[in-house]
Amino acid sequence: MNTATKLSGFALGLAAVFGAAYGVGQVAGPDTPAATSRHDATDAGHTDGDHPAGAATTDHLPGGLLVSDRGFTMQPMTAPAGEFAFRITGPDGAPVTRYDVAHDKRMHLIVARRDLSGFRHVHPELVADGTWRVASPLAGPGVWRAFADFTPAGGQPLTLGVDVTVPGALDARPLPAPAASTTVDGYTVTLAGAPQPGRTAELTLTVSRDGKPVTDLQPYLGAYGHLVALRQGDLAYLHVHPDGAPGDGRTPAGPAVTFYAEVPSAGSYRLYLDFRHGDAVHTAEFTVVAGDPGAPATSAPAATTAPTADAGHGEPGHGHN
Ligand SMILES: [Cu+2]
Repeated sequence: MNTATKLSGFALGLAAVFGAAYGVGQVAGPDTPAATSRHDATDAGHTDGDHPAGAATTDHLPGGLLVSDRGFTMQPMTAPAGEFAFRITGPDGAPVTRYDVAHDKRMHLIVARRDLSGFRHVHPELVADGTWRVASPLAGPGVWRAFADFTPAGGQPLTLGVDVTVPGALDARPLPAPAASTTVDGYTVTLAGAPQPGRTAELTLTVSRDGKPVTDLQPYLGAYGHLVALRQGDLAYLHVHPDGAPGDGRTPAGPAVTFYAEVPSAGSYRLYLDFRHGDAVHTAEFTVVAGDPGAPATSAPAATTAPTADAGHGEPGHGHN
């Protein structure tokens, strides 16, 4: 590991307007008793244990687009080489030191380079002064998006995001083409289903190895799989949990893990499935296309200029220069 990680203060100018509900990934399966019991693993004053549909608290933005939201701000900190550090300040301006546990952890740090490569999901340690520290997950030069996915004690889940630049020659990679199957660490993972803008879609990921279904997936963070979706273009962040939980009497340990996900718009997304098997966590990645990204949002006739807020900046393949 080289480099002092330099922090850049982009992450502003992201005030794009999105119409879709945040609630994505709050998994509304037919019934979600298991999800509820997972969430109340913490006793720290949740006052809203059930998730009433449509009660998304604040806004209609997908997660991770804002560096500061609802009074909470993500602040990267100077860190020794090879380490990544940040803190969350609260509405009073002071570093937050009390968090609720969600999915077995008080803090989930997800990073991906802005070209959607290099995804990592790690769990930092909280120092008494409110600094979170972890061995740097930023693997190589480029502009990275770092997402802090957490629940302040007694509050609502929140995902903040900040850009972090690692200096060096950038080797930008194109987004891999959509595919229904991928391999990682000797496993083959197939995806059935396609996300739909603005409505819930069932996505089923099936894990096999050497041609045989894997039926002994190990629980990881309270589930047989965790699915993060990042939208190409702005890295809007969706964290989706599966339908059913280990030990609920109805959820098999593979080979299939089912998710209910809703993406906020048409477009390309990169999906990252974390699953645990053989005492190791593996990440399978997929590119998916939701809806028809070339279609106008309404039934207006197709035109050469897209009648949307991001018209003029949405050229696919517009790379770094
Ligand atoms: Cu995590």
